[in-house]
Amino acid sequence: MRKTSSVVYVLTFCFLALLSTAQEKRPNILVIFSDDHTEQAISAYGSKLMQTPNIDRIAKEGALFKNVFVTNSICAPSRAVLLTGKYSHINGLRDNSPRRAFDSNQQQIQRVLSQYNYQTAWIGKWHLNTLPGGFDFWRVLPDQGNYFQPDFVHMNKDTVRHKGYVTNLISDFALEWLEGRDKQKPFFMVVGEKATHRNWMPDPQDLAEFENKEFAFPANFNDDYKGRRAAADQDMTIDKTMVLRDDLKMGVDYTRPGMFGRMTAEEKAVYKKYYDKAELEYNKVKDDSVALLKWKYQRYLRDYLATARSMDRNIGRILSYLDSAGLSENTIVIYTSDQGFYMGEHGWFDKRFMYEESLRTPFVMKYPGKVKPGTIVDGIVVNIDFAPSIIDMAGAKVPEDIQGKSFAPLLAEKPNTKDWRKAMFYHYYEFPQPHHVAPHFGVRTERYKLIRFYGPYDTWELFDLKNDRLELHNLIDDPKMKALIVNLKAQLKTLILQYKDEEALRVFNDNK
Ligand code: SGN
Ligand code: CA
Repeated sequence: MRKTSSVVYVLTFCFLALLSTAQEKRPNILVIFSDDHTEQAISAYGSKLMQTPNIDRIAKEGALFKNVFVTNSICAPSRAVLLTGKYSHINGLRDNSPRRAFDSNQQQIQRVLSQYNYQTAWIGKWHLNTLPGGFDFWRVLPDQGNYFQPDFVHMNKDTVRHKGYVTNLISDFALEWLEGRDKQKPFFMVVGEKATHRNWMPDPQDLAEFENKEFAFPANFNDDYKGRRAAADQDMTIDKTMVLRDDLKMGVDYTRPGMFGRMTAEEKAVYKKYYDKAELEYNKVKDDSVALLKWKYQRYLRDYLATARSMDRNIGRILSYLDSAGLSENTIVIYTSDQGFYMGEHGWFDKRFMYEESLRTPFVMKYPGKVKPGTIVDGIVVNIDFAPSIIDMAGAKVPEDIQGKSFAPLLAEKPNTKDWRKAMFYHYYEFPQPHHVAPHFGVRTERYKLIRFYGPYDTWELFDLKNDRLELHNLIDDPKMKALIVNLKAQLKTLILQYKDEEALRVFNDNK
């Protein structure tokens, strides 16, 4: 009897020990999820605008994904896709409207991973019009959040104002949580950055970072939008839409409450000195529309990139922490953004359109020992793939109703891409505010893009990305394209049916 019980004891011990080794082996997963940070501003993607050494380090030590696309190029919908692995019409969040909130009770990455002993956290920008659900820890910016002295909603639902610059504070809280977490369990943490979102308020120490750099306009800056009605109809140009005070910081009254009023006296003094000098330049060009537009473009890029400078430095801080805590070896680090952004392409800032700059999103990741440094992934990855890939790499079972697919097979040294998708489906809804971009959906293959706009008007656009990377020539009425259009429409319909998008199907079937 005694013998039996000691055997049982030893066996139980061995089983538990085995179980805990298996659990220890599960990788930690850290996702750094920025806002509006685009490939054109990341040196790993060949940016001519600035260097981003810390984001580049992730790519160098792991993989750079060259073709990652979002399903709906705005903030809240993209976050909902990240969490659920499902299109907007399935996860319920089609736009940023404060009238609609994300249903936090639905299945999400953190809820799945919690079943596998993961400790989960979301820190920083959240922007889902509801509070996080299913995380062990969260601390989030309300709505869009502020750059200076930002409020954070704490888990007890108190809104607390913290002193400091938002990007530094988000890293402080992330490192604090990492340090204090239960070290027996693997973790899944999302760091939600506010940078590089409008109105691009840099950390005072970075204000002059790009002062002496002259940025050339992109080749399609002066787009005349010929043959593209929706593109002509938008309200997101650097020339006309950008706001002189809030975006370009001219004539700011620092005594007024609001985003500038939140700064400390010292911060205000640094800002005032810097932008007073910029105002001297502005006064010289303000009556000359050509010179003024050039000046606006420089100011836009300098401020946007300076917020990215702080973010890249803070990513460096987080990577150093992982190194020094001995966590780097067993932690998957992913850097990505909610979508891309226009850095003057087509004359724009903002996103929303299915054109390349905002359809794409940067994605780099490292996974020491599993992903070979310098790996390049060419396959078409969509943000619905993020959740299933994370769940899969954690060694957990991917729920069947998730619409994306794990991209893990693409990370193999010799990936078998035969069965991987050859086309992706996009659907954008938010209209008319804030930037008057008509609703549209479409298909993008390796070479072509077919878009159907609806709502205010019914128009189709077709681009050959091989011969027209700048997307200036809509080929929809070109008789030589007839067969191709039939083929792309068939692919589009297949995807609409596959993803069960009834709204798109209705519009598609109206034959307009
Ligand atoms: C704000 C911005 C818009 C931006 C949306 C959505 N205006 O409304 O330019 O498109 O957010 O951005 S601002 O004057 O308030 O800066 S998103 O990243 O949240 O989708
Ligand atoms: Ca965004």
